[in-house]
Amino acid sequence: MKGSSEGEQLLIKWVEQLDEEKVLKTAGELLNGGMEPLYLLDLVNEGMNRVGKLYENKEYYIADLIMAGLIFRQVLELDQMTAHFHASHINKIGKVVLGTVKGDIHDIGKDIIRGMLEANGFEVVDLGVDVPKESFVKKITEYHPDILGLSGVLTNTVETMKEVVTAFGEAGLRDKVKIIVGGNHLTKETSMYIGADGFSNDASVGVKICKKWVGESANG
Ligand code: B12
Repeated sequence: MKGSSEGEQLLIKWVEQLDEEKVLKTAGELLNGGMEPLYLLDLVNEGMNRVGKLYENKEYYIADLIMAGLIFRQVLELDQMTAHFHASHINKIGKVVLGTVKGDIHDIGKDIIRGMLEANGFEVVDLGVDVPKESFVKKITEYHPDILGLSGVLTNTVETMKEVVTAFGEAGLRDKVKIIVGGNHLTKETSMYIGADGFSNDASVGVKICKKWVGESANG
């Protein structure tokens, strides 16, 4: 079970308490002890969820969310993590245009999936955050990707993502590209409502779906 060992529990706790130094020390120790980077990310994510709850309960403020984001970024920069996320492939297996939808500036999850897609051989065109539907449409006609990835963590991004998919239909482009949506709040039902071809709230599952779409073995 995730978070069952003492070290794992401590990591979640240090993230929750926004103790940057202890998070980095504990994360380094766990990775050096052989923990899988993706497993470690799940633990940090659990800490982030707790930070989110404390914010909802008004025990934490926006400055604390910012701090949580900065800590997460530093974990991603640890040597053992960058080795996992920055593998380079000479032969690209597909192209993905990716962005966080309009109204949302959260980009940690987007950057994680970008790193993992690149490490798995995809070329990724990252449009950044707060991307309007018109930009997605424009970039698809410019880059002709196999896949469009929409990221968003705010619950109202369900509507914004749906608007992007609708814009693709209106531009006559809906059958030109597979669309995958990602974010903590998404479910199969919301993904169907959005009109996406797939969804994931776990970057590694998202990568598997994308690989399947371009005809690559999800394990290879
Ligand atoms: C850090 C943080 C911030 C930072 C973001 C820093 C950054 N550079 O991203 C800052 C301080 C900027 C911020 C701002 C705000 N935030 Co904030 N934030 C968070 C927090 C604590 C963590 C988010 C995060 O990075 N999670 C970790 C990543 C890795 O998870 P993830 O994004 O879900 O990504 C994973 C998967 O979903 C998937 N994935 C992600 N994208 C994609 C894309 C594809 C294609 C695929 C396949 C997969 C995929 O892969 C990732 C790894 O597995 C969350 C709480 C939480 N538990 O999520 C609140 C939270 C998301 N924020 C929240 C709020 C309310 C806000 C603000 C409105 C606060 C305010 N009053 O201003 C603003 C919004 C600004 C805006 N317009 O976007 C709420 C949202 C509530 C809601 N119902 O919509 C949350 C849930 C906190 C809470 N519980 O209240 N926030």
